[in-house]
Amino acid sequence: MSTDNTIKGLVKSDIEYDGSALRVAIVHARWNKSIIDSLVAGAVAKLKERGVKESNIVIESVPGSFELPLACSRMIAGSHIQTGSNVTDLLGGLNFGGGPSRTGTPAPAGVVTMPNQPFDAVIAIGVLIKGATMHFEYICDSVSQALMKIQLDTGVPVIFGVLTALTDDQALERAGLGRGPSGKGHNHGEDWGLAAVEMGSHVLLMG
Ligand code: DLZ
Repeated sequence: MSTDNTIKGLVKSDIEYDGSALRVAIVHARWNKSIIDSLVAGAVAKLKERGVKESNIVIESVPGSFELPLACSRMIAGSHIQTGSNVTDLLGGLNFGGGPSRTGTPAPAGVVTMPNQPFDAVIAIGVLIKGATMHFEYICDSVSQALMKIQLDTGVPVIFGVLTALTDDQALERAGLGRGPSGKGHNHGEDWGLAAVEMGSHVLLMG
């Protein structure tokens, strides 16, 4: 165990997981995009720090957090890699892991379908901020339950990168963009990147 004297929050693992053999998908919502961008950047930074190759990081987007479960499910069911520059939004959120064989339409330029290279982990990133109606509660509840179900049903770790914030400031602080007196805050996207490598490594080792 670590000797960190932490009460709240994530205690660092003693093991430095090696992500060099892993393939990881990030699916993010586009609602509250400036916060999302910071979270995605944090996750990507930690994936790379742990050795995940840029060519093995695939990023997709969907409109809102409610769309995350279906997209994650489709990403796990299919697979594709990009042959050009990496770590970009490949398909504009329109064709999750599909390709000519599944959709009947050609894959966009620069995308090669690789049906035999499954993802070792998927990170679902969204930012839900409470409004005046019950919308927030329904989406938080259904999305978290659906993401859990996907990982249990498929055996592929789905990292819960969905901020469920009561205020704008809560969300900003958790993306390292805080504007209050307590500073910018910690970017939780970094934790999600590390969690993906740790969980992906376990699943890889356990077979
Ligand atoms: C409609 C909506 C609202 C009000 N708020 C958010 C939000 O804070 N964060 C988010 O990711 N998505 C939001 N959405 C969009 C829904 O997630 C979804 O995209 C739409 O209801 C269409 O299914």
